Amino acid sequence: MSILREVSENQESEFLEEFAIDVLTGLSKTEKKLSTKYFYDDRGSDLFQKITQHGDYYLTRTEFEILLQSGSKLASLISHEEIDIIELGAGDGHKSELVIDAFLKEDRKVNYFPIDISAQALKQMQAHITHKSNLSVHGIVADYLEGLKFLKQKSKRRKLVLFLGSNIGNFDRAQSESFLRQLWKHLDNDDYLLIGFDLKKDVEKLHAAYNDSSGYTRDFNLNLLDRINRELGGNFNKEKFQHVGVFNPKLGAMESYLLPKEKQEVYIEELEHLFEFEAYEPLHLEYSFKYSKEDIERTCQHTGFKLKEHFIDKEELFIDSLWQVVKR
Ligand code: AVI
Repeated sequence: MSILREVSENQESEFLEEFAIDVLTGLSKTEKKLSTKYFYDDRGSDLFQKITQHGDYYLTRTEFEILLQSGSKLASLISHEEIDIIELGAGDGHKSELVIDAFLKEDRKVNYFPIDISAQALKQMQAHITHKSNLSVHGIVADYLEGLKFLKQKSKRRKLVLFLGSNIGNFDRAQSESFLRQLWKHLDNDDYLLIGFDLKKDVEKLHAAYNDSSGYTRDFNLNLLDRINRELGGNFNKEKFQHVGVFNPKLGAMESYLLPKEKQEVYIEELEHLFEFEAYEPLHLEYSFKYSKEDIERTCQHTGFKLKEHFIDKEELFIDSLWQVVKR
């Protein structure tokens, strides 16, 4: 795999500055919050891998099943001889490989471009993508939209963007529409998007998935405090925080919080600021929005796409939905 763009040292220091500002802004709010964007350092990515392999977290294995079942149908709906498959987020490459293989099986040529802000994540993914004829792989170190913009200038081939794994669920409804609109803007008429949505379902099943019995989700959330300690010189004591994953029926989303078990103060050197936490004052970390078929179809229409096909598992837990860009 070649790497088309590398993050410069300059970008790394910009990232740290943005991290510092986001933490300062989030912890200064009346309702304290931190952004999920910072979950995925090396340990966070490792813990997320563990979550995705855990029996309680049904999302990943269900989507894998869907892609295994639907790959050939997907390839038959997109009939181009040569296609660019662009993945937003490198993941471990297993799910994307199912999609790629479906095209290769029909003797199509595939140019695969995983885009990820982390060069490390791309390198790890590279280890899982086996060398195949008719397949070229070029990792792009960039944020999603920046990477797409770069590719739009570089290649005029038909594109299929993969945004799998219910990543869209980590945006709230307004953010997700704005993100999809921007994505639409960076694609050409008739390009495709295959997007994974977790469906609304029994709350107990959701609760188990976001409070797994091995405590990986708890550690995944608490890891953000470690990251602040390490990268911004904070003195959070993880032992003094409790992880809570709850379903908010009004929003239709799982939400995760850290609750301070007692009143405490936390100093963050880089921010030169002391933050006060009341006992059990919620610190909001993550939304994982769940969708109905109607929510998905409405979102598709509002953001300039037309629905081509829903690929769904037999228990109706998850949908990979194929959309096509409409521009006039
Ligand atoms: C990455 N994202 C789709 C996961 C989710 O289900 O919202 C992140 C996650 N958070 C806790 N468990 C998994």
